[in-house]
Amino acid sequence: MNATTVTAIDAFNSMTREEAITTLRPCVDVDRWCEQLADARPFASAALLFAAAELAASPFEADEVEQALAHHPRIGERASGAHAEAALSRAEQAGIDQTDADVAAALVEGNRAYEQRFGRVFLIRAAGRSASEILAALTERLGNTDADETAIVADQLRQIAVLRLKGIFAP
Ligand code: 2AL
Repeated sequence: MNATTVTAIDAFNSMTREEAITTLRPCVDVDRWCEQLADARPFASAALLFAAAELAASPFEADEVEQALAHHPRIGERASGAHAEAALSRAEQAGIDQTDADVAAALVEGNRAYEQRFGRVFLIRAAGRSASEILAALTERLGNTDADETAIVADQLRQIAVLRLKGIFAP
């Protein structure tokens, strides 16, 4: 563990409850998750915070997923604004910015088909994935049942939340 990590966790441990919740919320806008982690302080290490974050996100409930999804722009749509969430989303979708026109057009069409089929935004952990990989996942997931997709979306949301948390506390 390096000095930066210790400092970030120490600062998090010393925050008021409201400050801690405000720090966590850009990771995922789920009250229960933010409050549970804020109330579980102090954490002796970043690793213990990450473990608690995984546990509290396993799984996110359907209403929690619905609330959190409202904050995620479609794949291929750059989040606007200077707030923390938008900057995180832009960084996660960096691999899509350079994609060729055919893949970009297929993503737009895939998003549309997904929303029509499942009634919500297609969500995937975009960090570390190319546009072609995301398109392949989108195409495959269009064939899923509603129940399968509900579980997959909750799991993708968990992955995004924990990655964002790691970005804050273990940069
Ligand atoms: C996103 C996003 O903004 N970041 C990420 O990992 N996935 N959006 C999405 N619709 O999947």
